[in-house]
Amino acid sequence: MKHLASIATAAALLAPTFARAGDPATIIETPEQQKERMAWWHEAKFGMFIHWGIYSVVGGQYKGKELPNSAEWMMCRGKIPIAEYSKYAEQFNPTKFDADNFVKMAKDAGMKYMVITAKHHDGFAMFDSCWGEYDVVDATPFGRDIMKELSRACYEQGLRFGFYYSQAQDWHHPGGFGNNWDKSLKKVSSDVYANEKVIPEVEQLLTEYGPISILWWDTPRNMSPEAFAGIYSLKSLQPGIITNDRLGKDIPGDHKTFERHIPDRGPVDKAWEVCMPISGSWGYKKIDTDFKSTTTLIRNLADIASKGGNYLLNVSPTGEGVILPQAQERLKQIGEWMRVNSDSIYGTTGSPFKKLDFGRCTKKQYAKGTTLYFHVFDWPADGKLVIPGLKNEIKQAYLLDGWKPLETTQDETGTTITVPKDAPDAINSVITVQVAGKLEVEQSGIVQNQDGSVDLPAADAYIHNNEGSQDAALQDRGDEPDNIGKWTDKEATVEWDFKLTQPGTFDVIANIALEDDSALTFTVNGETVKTKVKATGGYGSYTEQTLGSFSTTAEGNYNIRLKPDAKNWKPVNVRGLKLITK
Ligand code: H79
Repeated sequence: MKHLASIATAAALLAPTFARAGDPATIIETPEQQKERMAWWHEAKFGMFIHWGIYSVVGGQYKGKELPNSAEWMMCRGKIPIAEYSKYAEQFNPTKFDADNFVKMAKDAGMKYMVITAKHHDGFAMFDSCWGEYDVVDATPFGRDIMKELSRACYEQGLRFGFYYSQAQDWHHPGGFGNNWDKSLKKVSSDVYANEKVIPEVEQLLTEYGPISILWWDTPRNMSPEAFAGIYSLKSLQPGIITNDRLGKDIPGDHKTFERHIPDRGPVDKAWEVCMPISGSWGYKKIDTDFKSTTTLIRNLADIASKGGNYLLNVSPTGEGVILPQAQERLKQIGEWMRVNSDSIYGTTGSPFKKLDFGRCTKKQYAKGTTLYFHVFDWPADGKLVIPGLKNEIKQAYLLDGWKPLETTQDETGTTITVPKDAPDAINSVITVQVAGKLEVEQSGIVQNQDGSVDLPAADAYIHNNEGSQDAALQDRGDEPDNIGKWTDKEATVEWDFKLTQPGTFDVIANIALEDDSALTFTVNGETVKTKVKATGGYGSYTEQTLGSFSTTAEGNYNIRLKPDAKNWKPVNVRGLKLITK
């Protein structure tokens, strides 16, 4: 359905009245206010992502052939002309779709919010778009507004609802990014695209679809400051809406987005979410049987919560409107686990322990104490669960399943909880421990050698790779030492925590291999040192190079972070750092 009025309002009124994204004028709330706005999201921890579009009709197959990669990318991967691809709409008739049922499935799994593709890169609107007729209501035999049905069902069942909207790529609009295969497309600027499609469509989504809690942008591209400002400003139409960090490079959004991959550690001082398909593909793909096990999914949820993040788990409805039985079964099993253990997920914050051999920890802090939830993946065969480094006195400990009290002993070597012989849950048994007073956990971690030096090997590094890409990842080299490699991303950083008992001045020595001269920085104690590294003759030729030095005067916990010096950065492989006293 085309509404001309809407186009005029959005383009003419909204765009010019807002400051450019990133301008101080756009910072309209304090960090505390932002925290308050996001309180429900932090509490929620777990949401359902849905990728659904006209690609779902063919399940990744084109002209009898399998296209590689995720099914929603098929138009691009198959270089399918618009005229041909748009015909899938004529076959899109998901008569088995039942919005109430989708929402119930999410709710029964313990999910608290739903985010669905209103428009993916293919440009097809899964709602009655005001931009034209390329949408589910006008172009398909189904003729129903799927977004409206889901929004209403979420509202009725008390689930938060949000839209995924691909704001930059559009393989159907002449001003969208991405389509370089269909020569019939007479290209126009992305400003035209933003003004005539993105802004009106998103305005419509934020005004005609009830309360919208999330706008989930994807694949940022360079658009004009005016286009960014116009799109960014739309969020004022839904007070309290939460947006991710994928609108544009300099527009931070409310939370960072990791795709398909769980970071070693969450970003500091920034909300974050991991999105991941339950199988291999985001959109429904016939041959995709790569479903993650229920064990993996439940442990992922605990892992992410233990690092302070949210989990947005994707399912892929078919062209008939059905969520596959494999996905349904897993959601049901997660729900069964959540019915017993959700106290250990909802409203929790990250673990105070860096690493626990047996599993993960989440916590809730109160004025006079803390509740710790130990997620035990590997149940102790000897009936003794050892908690390293916990200094607080334990008030009580019990199995979350059935509240069975457990005995604990505490001495200098640590805290031990006596547990039943058999794990109550083969995947993740939760033990709740209440402690009083300010939480005190002594970290075992990297400590100084006798001679005062400190070894920081690749395997002990925390790697922060942008959006969970495989850039800057730990490479397992078998008999050779592991290294951090494929570090092509200038935004990726690598850090180590260590403890100094003998402070002093240290040289920072990198064990490093690189093809071209490169430049990076290291930061210790808030002080950053810029440094250059020399080509070593190849990515397999390691040498030791001194990056610089730093001084400390106090004993205690420290952290060193390596970061590309963006201007002169060339990829490096790093086996680790060594700190040597001067
Ligand atoms: O909607 C899902 C993806 O389709 C979308 N983000 C999630 C939430 C996404 N778009 N782009 N990307 C993710 C990253 C780009 C991946 C690519 Fe490829 C690698 C593009 C081309 C090579 C994977 C392989 C997708 C197509 C081929």
